[in-house]
Amino acid sequence: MNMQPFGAEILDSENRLSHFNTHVRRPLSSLRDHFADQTAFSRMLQAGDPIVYEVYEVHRPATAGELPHGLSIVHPGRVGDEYFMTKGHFHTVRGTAEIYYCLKGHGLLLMQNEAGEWVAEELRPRRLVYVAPGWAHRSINVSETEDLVTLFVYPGHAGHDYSSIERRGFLKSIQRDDGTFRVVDSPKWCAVAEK
Ligand code: PAN
Ligand code: ZN
Repeated sequence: MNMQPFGAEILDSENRLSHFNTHVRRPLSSLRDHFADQTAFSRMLQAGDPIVYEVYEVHRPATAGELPHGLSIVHPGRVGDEYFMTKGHFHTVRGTAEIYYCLKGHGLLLMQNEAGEWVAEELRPRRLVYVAPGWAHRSINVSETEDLVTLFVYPGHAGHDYSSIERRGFLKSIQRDDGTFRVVDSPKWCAVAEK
């Protein structure tokens, strides 16, 4: 691991970093239980398995002093009326925050905490969102045509807890309605901890 200072370019035309350790591509099939409309999901999967989002990440040691960072790119698209989105997660260490900075596109950062509160902050170029400690977060692309590109930075010891969201889902879902996006109650939300 490089322990020297370093710089990197954000390559605008390709939506990627000049240097990174991993490039993860998440196809629709990896988001099976996240979208509300199962019929639309199966239909879309049969027609192919589109990439919903990609992450370029610069890995750093899992210590409190380090700052892993990277680019997240959510492609435009919908499953039924629900916009393409990331899986979403809590940080395993709940007391760790994160910064998202929007470079391109139009989206929302949907957040919720374990007390059942939720917040949706808009992502537009030059807008940043502070994910406070204890808030799960998912990014959603509400554009019909453009990628949603964000830069993220989080503490090295945060860890990723996907299972809480896989079990319970998010309280809200972002759906296209009458040509615009709406935040609606999610049919996937499970009010009790175990299904
Ligand atoms: C981001 C996310 C990234 C992909 O790096 O990991 O946007 O989303 P999922 O991890 O929910 O698939 C982050 O929040 N890191 O902590
Ligand atoms: Zn995170």
